[in-house]
Amino acid sequence: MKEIYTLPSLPYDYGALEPYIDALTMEIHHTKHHQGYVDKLNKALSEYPSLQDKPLVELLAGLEVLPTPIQTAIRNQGGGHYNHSFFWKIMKKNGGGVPQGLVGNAIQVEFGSFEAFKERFNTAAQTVFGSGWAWLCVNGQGRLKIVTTANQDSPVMNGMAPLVGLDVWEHAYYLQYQNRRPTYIEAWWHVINWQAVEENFDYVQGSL
Ligand code: MN3
Repeated sequence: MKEIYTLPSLPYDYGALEPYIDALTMEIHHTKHHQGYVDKLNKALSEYPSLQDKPLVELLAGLEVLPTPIQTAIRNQGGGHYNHSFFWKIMKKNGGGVPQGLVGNAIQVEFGSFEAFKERFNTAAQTVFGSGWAWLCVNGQGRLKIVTTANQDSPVMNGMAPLVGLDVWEHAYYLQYQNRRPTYIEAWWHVINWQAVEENFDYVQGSL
């Protein structure tokens, strides 16, 4: 089968995010879960050569115009590949802290303070029922919004550009935190890569 999409390498090693996210979770998440989305996405696209060269974000933003037999696969597997590729990049070793620069300023303007933003984001992430994601996005009007998505749905399916995304599927934390999702969320703030978030924001601003 043609490798249309491939698993991206992580920009750090599996143990880099310890003690906040353990190496085994990172390795399984990357080599099993993310690889699975890539493989199934490639399989879904294998009989649709005309879709193979389209940017993934374009497929996700226009699910309703895709051939019916592969809509669900592109949504779930394509969404999974897109979301995880995004997720790895907004984390780093020795991350955390308070966002500076334009994105830090935009967060203050929209939410009042970084602490108020964090509290609202945490509540959103904690209350995702079942599997899904919490996001900080820029919406079509250029405003910052906290949203959640179910399963592997992505904000790009709704015309929003993600700046921050947090995977709250159990596979993202269960080995280390079991059922304690709030503890995982609190730990995760120590590995967020605000520089990458700032780059996402710059990119979105440039394309508005
Ligand atoms: Mn995941």
